[in-house]
Amino acid sequence: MGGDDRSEKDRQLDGYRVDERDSFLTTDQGIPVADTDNSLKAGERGPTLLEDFHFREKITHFDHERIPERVVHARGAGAYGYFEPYDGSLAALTRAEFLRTPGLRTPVFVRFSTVAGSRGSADTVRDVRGFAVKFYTRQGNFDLVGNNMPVFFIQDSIKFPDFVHAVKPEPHNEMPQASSAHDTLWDFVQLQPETTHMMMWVMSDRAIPRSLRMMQGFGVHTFRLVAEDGRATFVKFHWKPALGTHSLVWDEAQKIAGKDPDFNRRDLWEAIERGAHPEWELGLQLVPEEDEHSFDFDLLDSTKIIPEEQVPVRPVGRLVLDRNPDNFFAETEQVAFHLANIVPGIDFSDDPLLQGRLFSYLDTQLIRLGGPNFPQIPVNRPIAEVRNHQRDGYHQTRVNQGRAAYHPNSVGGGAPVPSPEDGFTHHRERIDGYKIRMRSESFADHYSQATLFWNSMTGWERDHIVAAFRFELGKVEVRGIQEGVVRNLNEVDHDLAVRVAEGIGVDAPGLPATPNHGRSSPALSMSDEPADGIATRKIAFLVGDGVDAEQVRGLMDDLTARGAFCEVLAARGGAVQGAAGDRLTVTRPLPTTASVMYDAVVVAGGDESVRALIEDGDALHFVSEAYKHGKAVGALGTGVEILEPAHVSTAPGQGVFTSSGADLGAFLPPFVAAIAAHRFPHRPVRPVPA
Ligand code: HDD
Repeated sequence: MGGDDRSEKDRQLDGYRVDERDSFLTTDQGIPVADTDNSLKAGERGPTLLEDFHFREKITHFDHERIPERVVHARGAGAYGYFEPYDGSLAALTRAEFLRTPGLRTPVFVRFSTVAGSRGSADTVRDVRGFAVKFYTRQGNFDLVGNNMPVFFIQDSIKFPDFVHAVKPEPHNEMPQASSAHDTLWDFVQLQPETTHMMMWVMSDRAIPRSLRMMQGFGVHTFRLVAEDGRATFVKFHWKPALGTHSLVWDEAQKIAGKDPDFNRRDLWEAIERGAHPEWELGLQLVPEEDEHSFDFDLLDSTKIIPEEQVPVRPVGRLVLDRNPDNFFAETEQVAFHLANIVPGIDFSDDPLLQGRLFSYLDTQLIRLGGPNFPQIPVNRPIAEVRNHQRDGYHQTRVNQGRAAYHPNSVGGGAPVPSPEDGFTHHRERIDGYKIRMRSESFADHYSQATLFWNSMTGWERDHIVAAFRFELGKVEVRGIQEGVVRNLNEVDHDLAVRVAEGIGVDAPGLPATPNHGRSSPALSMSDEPADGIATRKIAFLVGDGVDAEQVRGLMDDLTARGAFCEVLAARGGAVQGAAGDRLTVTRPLPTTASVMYDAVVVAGGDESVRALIEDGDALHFVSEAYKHGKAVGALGTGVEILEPAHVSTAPGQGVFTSSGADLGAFLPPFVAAIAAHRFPHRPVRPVPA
């Protein structure tokens, strides 16, 4: 990238970028290296000599390349971009310049992550996704360290090590990797009913996003906005993806974990490289301080949402990711998020989960990044000036001048001096109470909102939740744990508990003490996500020699013009011979990919091509599997012949389209609408052997 339109952060990074093109090899001391392929030996076949400083430096550096992975959220992918507020309407509520200045583009770095798996684990596991945003504001860094789900497993930070130890691989044999489907997690869940609401989210399709670009984000906790006059308003932060919220299906997610463990990471990288910059809208739920106690839950309890029907989400700005990092380790691995990175105009609440995080994130960076100077690592550096009396420590890169490293001082002219006007001031809050180790009674209801979530799901969303509970609990070995979870689920909804019990073979529970309250919150369902576009959806074209290449090209042009990413797949790489003697370039050989990598499939027409596809088990399986996973299927001309052997039904309204003639006028609009709708969850796919 070049030119003046680059962000201040991007330009700051120029000072650290190293371009090694057209250069000579040197040691870390800048000494030119003559040979890096042979160590220095006593004789051609003799032992290596200690004096080989180049060998020693190269190996020593290599030996020290690894740093501890994050204790949670170890696997992640990041990108740079910017945030801009829509207008100045928040000026009355917050001093935060980046939220209140119309047209101001604040550079950001965002890191998405899974929680439980190691750094090398698969992307598409059932898990929460981290959604951490570092805003490099002119008033210093603000980190919004959220997830793609609006609630959390526990209410008090002191339970975090317990929860994480339960969900991580079991300590005796370090299994299973990146999976919650094992005894210790569900043991914790059954004994700690405050996890119930979050487990409903984790068992829903939210836990297997189609793309990091197609998931929501939430700040989870209640924070505060603080106005010029010190008046505070409670706030919850929401990120809404411009492409809609879409998920994989479970069978697909498991297969992708093997076929392409980097699926979500690759998807983010490729979209940005292709200029399809992912975008989210920032929305705020705002609650005046005086309304703090007007809900039937506690605003300080992170296992609760504020239903959108009660407090609407007010759109205030947009986040765009437009640049991939230059170096994964330097940037995505070394980025250090910390909830306490906060700017004037925003403040914390007394949420006990939030309060504990304020300690944990700084603490973890000290061990992970090796000392107190990690804010000097390029990705972590604020664009705001840093001037203080902090000195020394491992990896110090600043060369502070002068004699005064203390305040107050006279030898340095007193500087740097605090600025009472512009500086951060903590919200003035009256605290009255006993020093006490207990949970507030207002945190005691663990089921109502889990029920609200269940009630808000459509039929197929419920089916997926039941299937997920059955899968996870089906892998649990201790019967008492399974029974305990079913007992808790019975307090959420009796029907849910009975269905889960049936699937795992434990006794169905009797009626619960408190029946389902019957309330719902439509905003919680993913069933009516925007379906007005197919931008960045991946569409596979299956072809062979003898294909009607002209028709394929025409359709691809049309879909590409709508922003879709089209790929041509054939049994071999290179090109296929079209029916009219022309050649059609193959994007990649079919055996190197699978239907699970795509959002829709088109079987191209052409007698010879279709015959070959029908005889190719990979191609047949591709079509069956795409159908089984609810994806749009199109068959052009003779391509229709593959549908029957592939077990694809052409029943109307189920996202399968055929075209007989050369004119695709009637085929295209419904096919595009079907891709936009993303899934057809009501297909009769149980007997489909894919
Ligand atoms: Fe956390 C990382 C999100 C509760 C302790 N957390 C981490 C990351 C995200 C979250 C997105 C990855 C940041 C990155 O990409 O580098 N965590 C959350 C959310 C929570 C939450 C949304 C609840 C609302 N976390 C939480 C608690 C504690 C921690 C209660 C401890 C008391 N989290 C950590 C950590 C991590 C972390 C150990 C690991 C690596 C890191 O911080 O930098 O400190």
